Amino acid sequence: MKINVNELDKYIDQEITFSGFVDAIRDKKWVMFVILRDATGKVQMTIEKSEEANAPLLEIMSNLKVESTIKVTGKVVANEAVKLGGLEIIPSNIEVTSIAEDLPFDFNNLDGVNIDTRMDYKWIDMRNPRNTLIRQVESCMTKAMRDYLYLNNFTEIHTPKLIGAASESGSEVFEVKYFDGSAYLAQSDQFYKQMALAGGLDRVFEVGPVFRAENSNTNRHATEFTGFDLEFAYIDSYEDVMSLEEDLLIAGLTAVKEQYGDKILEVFGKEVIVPTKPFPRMKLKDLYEEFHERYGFDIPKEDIGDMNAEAEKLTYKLAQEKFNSEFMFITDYAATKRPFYHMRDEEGKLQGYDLIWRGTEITSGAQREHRYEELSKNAKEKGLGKDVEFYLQFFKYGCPPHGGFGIGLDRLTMLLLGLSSIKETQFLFRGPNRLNP
Ligand code: AMO
Repeated sequence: MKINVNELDKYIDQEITFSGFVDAIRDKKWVMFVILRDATGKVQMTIEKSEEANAPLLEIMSNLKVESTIKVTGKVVANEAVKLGGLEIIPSNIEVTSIAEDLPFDFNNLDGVNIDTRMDYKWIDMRNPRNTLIRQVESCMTKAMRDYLYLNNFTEIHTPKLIGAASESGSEVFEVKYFDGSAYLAQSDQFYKQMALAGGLDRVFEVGPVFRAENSNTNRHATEFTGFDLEFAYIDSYEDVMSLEEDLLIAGLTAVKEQYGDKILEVFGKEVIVPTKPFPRMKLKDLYEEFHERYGFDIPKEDIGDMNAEAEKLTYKLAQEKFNSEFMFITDYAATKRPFYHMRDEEGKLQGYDLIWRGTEITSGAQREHRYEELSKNAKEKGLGKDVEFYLQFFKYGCPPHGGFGIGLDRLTMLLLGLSSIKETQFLFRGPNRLNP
């Protein structure tokens, strides 16, 4: 394996090979400094001009553009005068492994570079350390949440993304040609994660793609995003589901704070705040009342029983003012506004929730309706017929009470780092007008 910049101090006074991007070339009178870069940092390579043996190396480097990649054989030397990590590489051989042309923009200064240009050349945009950090933080958060679930006996599953019928609501589904007929791209792993419980696995989760044919150009909608979804059996109520989500997010944010907290503050100006249990909870009706009294805001008629973007923003304000929290669970949505698979109690009260963080919904969750008769009735009420028949079968042959939730991972990362848009957050954004690269 290649030696990384952050491991070079283990090789002081040794001959090694090092590979990386040419980040900068500083050609001075007596010496050429070449800054090399890999995913872990930067290191200086120093070529003395007075040394005859260096002539071919200088020749190579003089003709090379920055962002080319090279493989250097040389000695790692400790040198306090070198600001970059106190060491340098003194090369004896340089091999050019790839030649770069002039870049379409300076990735070190993205101010004023159009977001579409940045997305067109995402692999160059990513070379900005800020953008590599986005990926690293997301990876750290995902790993910590995965670890938490493995520790708690969850099994990671992989469900199909090509499906025969819509999994959430019909209007937002992508239809794709499938031989002589049609298939659909999964809008959620909802039905299949529940099927796994009917299959006897008590606790499952999946981190995978979710497709939504939503023609909306907001800062938080993508047509393809990554869902972090889980489902677990033998719960008593959706309180158990919220409690698990609290633990999961605390585990994820603790790891991110430990590993990247300082860096995030330095680069993004955002403090990673690890919340404490329990997160505040409010019923939708009480929330509306507080909005009216505190902010003079009334939810528009068409959104009654639900939230909208403005209400989510105000929820953050309220969560901070009233509970000194960045998070808030909202419960008691109108059953008419929620999916048919959410359980309702005897009075018809919905046993589900949304979680709002920093002004944006990051999760929907619920206790699920696992009783075949009730579930069939709920589906019928929503006008769902043939499409969900296969799903209803999962509940006919014994299925434990259960619940779960789905987190939008891209939104989580966006909010964690205080990014202004999901376009900037996603590794490769997918939206109504963007399918490339
Ligand atoms: P829901 O539809 O609320 O619930 O989606 C779960 C979470 O996914 C994120 N999300 C999105 N992120 C980016 N772009 C979008 N277009 C988009 N749409 C949703 C949000 C949201 O909270 N099956 C249920 C989950 C469950 O109950 O387990 C579901 O899909 O963060």
